[in-house]
Amino acid sequence: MRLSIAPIAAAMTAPVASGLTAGAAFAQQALEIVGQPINGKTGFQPAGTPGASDVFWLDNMILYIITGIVILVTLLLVAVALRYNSRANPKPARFTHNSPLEIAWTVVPIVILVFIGAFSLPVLFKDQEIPVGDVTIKATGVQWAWNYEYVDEGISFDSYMIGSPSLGGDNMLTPEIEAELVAAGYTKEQFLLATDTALVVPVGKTIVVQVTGADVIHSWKVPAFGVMQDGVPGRIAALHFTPTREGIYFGQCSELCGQMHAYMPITVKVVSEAAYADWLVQAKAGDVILSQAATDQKATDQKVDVASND
Ligand SMILES: [Cu+2]
Repeated sequence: MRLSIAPIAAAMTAPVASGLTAGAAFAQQALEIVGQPINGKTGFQPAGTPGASDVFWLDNMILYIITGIVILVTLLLVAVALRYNSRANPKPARFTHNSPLEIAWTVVPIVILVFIGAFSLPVLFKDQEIPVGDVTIKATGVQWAWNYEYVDEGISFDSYMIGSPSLGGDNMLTPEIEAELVAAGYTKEQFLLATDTALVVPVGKTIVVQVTGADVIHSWKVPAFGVMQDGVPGRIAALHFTPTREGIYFGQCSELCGQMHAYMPITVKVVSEAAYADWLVQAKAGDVILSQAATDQKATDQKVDVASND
């Protein structure tokens, strides 16, 4: 049986949180962590948007096709090696062409490619046509953090990895950093993923993220949303997603941007519309940290469901 680390993490957190932070994390409403690696699991994270579902479905469909091709080519190679070697054919045939066969091995791949294109192009267009967003956020990659600007709300803040030098850490997991993670509603399993502030977005709404870079090329990527976009200095590119379930989703900078590239992760908190409205008011007043933790029993149970659902 595959085991999720989530229940263990939650069980470990419970006494730590109540001991170290006097239960602060538990006074908060819980959010399920959706986008983090789970022990023993392979494959994609659970899709958090229709776009991600499309991409994952497409990947799976193409996997069937390439598996068939690999098996066919392997069998052909084996058959040729056995039937047409020099021992079995001391006197080799001298012909060099076979028109029907050559037409077949040209046309069949074309048909396969057209078949794949019929499914992949609609997904690609849906991804690349940027709609008018309900929420528009400008994400700027900077060595070594992300800056988020809610362009219609006048909110702007940086998002640093918990444990990064900018926050007084050393990019290492120490007992102090673990305590910081717990105080922020995370566990040590989320080290290298959790950030001090998070991108907060409402569930069910179309989110447009304009991505750029302040110094070098970065890339804003959240796997569970099926989105990734390079942030190029001097240019603005956009991506969009419509989260369908509340939760905490993690991503990482995905363009090698320098020595601390590995330490500028992305945390997105998808919350209810009411919680988002509350957060907007709070953020406009200067407090951008959404105090929603990820540690209660309900969230843990859901995480087990997610882990067995791929
Ligand atoms: Cu990077």
